[in-house]
Amino acid sequence: MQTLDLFAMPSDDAQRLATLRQTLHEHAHRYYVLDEPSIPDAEYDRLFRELQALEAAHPELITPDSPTQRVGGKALEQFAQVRHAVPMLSIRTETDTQASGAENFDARIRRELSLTELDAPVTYVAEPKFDGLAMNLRYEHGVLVQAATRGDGETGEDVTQNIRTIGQIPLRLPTDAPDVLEVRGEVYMRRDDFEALNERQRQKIAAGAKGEKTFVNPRNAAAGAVRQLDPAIAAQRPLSFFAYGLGEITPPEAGGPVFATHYDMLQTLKSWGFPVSALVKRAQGAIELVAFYDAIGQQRDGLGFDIDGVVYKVDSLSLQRQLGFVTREPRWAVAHKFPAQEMLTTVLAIDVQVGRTGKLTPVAKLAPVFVGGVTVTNATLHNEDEARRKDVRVGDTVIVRRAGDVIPEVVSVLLDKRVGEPEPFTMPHTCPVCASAAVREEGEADYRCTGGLFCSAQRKQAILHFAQRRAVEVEGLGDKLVDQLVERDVVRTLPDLYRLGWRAQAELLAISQDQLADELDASKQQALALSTLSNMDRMAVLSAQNLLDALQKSKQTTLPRFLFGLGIRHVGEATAKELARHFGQLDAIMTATEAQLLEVADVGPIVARSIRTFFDQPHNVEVVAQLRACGVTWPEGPPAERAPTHLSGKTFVLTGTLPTLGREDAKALIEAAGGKVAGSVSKKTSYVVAGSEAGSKLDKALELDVPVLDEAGLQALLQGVDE
Ligand code: 5U1
Repeated sequence: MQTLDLFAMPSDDAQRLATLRQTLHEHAHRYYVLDEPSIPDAEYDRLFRELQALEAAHPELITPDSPTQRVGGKALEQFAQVRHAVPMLSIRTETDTQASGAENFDARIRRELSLTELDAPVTYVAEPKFDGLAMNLRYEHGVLVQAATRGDGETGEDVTQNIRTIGQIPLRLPTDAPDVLEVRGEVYMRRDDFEALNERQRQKIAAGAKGEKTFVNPRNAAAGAVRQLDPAIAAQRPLSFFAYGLGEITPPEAGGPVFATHYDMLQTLKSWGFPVSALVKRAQGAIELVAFYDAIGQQRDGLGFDIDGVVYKVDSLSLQRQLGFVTREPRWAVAHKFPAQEMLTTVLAIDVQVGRTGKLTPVAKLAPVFVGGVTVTNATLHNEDEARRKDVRVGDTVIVRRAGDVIPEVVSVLLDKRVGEPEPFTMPHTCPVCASAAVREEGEADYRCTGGLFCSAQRKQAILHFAQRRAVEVEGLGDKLVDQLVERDVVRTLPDLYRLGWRAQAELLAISQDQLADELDASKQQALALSTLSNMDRMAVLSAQNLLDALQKSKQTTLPRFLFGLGIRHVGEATAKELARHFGQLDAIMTATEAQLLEVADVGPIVARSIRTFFDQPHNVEVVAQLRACGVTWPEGPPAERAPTHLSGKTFVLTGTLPTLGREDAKALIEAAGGKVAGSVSKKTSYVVAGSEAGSKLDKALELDVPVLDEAGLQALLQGVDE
């Protein structure tokens, strides 16, 4: 330790220096770990600069745990080897992604502990399995002295300089921490940090920087940053950390702490300033392990970071000791994996698909691969620039990613596996379906087919969009049937859905469809539609009748659903709702000027222009008129009063089953009052509305001190009682 000659400097400087360090440590902890800054960034910067100035005046007082010392040191030739005081174990992996993965672990533990059915459930701790790099942080006398990678478990690499740059990792511990403390956990990169890093990398590459590259995923980016020999570069790669275990620690007989359970140990690490995931929880027996696996699996895509499974650990440390190890793996823990979200496969072809608005999307046709829980055969390449950037070619081995409901995408090509020199992909300048010109407007990323409804691909997509559940909902009208209806020219425009078989019949009788309408009464129209549908491949009479019933039912709709179903560019469900609320009647929307449209909440110039352009096309006005003539109808009224918006700016999360309100009803009521409904709980959540069997969202709310309401509480809030 450095000895200070405090008489050599003014004592108020020394005092100020100590106060500044302590204050900055506290604020860094609030900012990086608790995510609850209590001073503005500018004030933090001011204090930091003051400390830097004082240290510059008194360099003899700079200590390694000073907040100014996170980035420093020279670039290394190579990392020094570190022998771990306590080996860093690996963890047994359970790849069975069903509930049985957790049940088997519990059964094994109970067997090893000779527990019978009469014994109580075993208490476990369940944690996310972070997708990063294992790290050992060594503190001596409260100061971070070394950070080492796992390596082979016995010997790792000394990456202290790089790890010091991670704001979440304390450089100094409170005084109640033991003399020797090794904290183990995972260094990882948050997804938003990863995206921002890759964006910066892309800009550097575009500016001609040599030797720069983008990263394939957050894990690779984190690994690259940790193994970066120049700490100044590592400091530009934003890393995070979660603690989940211990290495060497001062034993109780030498004054070290005594922990009875893993959970208590984690709470203590938290109190010493280490980030411990808020998702960690105790679980009783296999049932709660399975519930945890399912709950975390559902939240997986909404977390700010990648996880590849969950970890179950026996909570009692004495039981852990009793269970011991098998080779390098503890018997008391298991990693229960989620289905992999990234896999390797090969590109069989690159097709170009045409969307509802004519957008051309390059799509890689893949050798089937099981990823993200489903078999994937197509992956989007998004647009020309992305396809070029990734340089995907036929025959390439690629990493495919499918996370949640997101469309599978090609992440990158393994260039060292490329065979020969396949042709680079080029975007066609004509539509692959209708051969109309495809154009890329200035400032746009996409090529669009100019064929409009002349293009059968656009027609098919427009019909599927109109018929989807969120629009007018025609149950049973799937893409295979729409393909046939369009290919056989039964359906050209949306109203044709309600006039099945009319075109062919009118042509046969050499009369117009309007004349045909006069000749066919309702039952004859039904018979014609039924026979037309029954002629389609794989269409039995019963399914044909069901589809006709569904078409009939779809005629009674609502204005927002109808508007959304028309497929006006930039008009999503929310905008359609706002338009319907604001104008009350379709004709008012169809004739509104751009300026009037701009008065609608959520409608900006691009959306207003798009709506106006749509209704300026006579064929679109005609489609609306014909749909109405076919009997498609919705309640209309005067413009609604603006919905009460006393909940605007408030975000709600719903969990569990409410006694009387369905989830959609509750959502609609909240939205009608101006609130928003989100899928996961964060510090920004205003309220969690919990019903019976509320899951981990309720736990998270309690942990983050987010107010929790039951149904009655929600109703009171909606009526403005508690605001
Ligand atoms: N959350 C968590 N991840 N993880 C990884 N805990 C945890 N524990 C590990 C590993 C390798 O190992 C201990 C069980 C030894």
